[in-house]
Amino acid sequence: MMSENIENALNKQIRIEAESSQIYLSMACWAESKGFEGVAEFMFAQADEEREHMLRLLRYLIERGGSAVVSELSKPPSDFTSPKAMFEKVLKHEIFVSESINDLVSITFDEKDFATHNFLQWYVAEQIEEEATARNILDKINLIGDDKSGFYLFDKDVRAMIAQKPME
Ligand code: OFO
Repeated sequence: MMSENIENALNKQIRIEAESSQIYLSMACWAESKGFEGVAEFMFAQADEEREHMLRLLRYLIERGGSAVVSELSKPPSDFTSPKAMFEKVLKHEIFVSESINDLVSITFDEKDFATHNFLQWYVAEQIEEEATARNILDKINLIGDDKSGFYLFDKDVRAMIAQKPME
């Protein structure tokens, strides 16, 4: 049985992952509306991944005899100004998620819940990937600068990154 403290912290993270999914879904819609089809596909795939992250936590919580809570979600922003501004938001968001995972890991350590501590290591590794991907894309955007035609290749490049993501 897990402590109430851990149960609450896991439920908080479940909500964060679900909200991440909503944010990326909204980014996909924005990218689609601006003609960035590759970026849109990338964001749709990200939204699916975040839902998987949410489900993985939820199933773990149930498996350990905790009660999972499906909560309401905040409405994500819908206007992202430019690809650069959007991916800056992605990086900022993923850093926030990493911090939240770190806090969660630290609670499991304090409570000596080593099973949950072990379970969360997958998320620790995943966050390194997520932040690296966002930084990588921002580097590409900064290389393009104001070159409009560069964005055509950039869009194709980002679409190609979906396939390159390591399988889980
Ligand atoms: Fe769930 O990794 Fe992004 O937020």
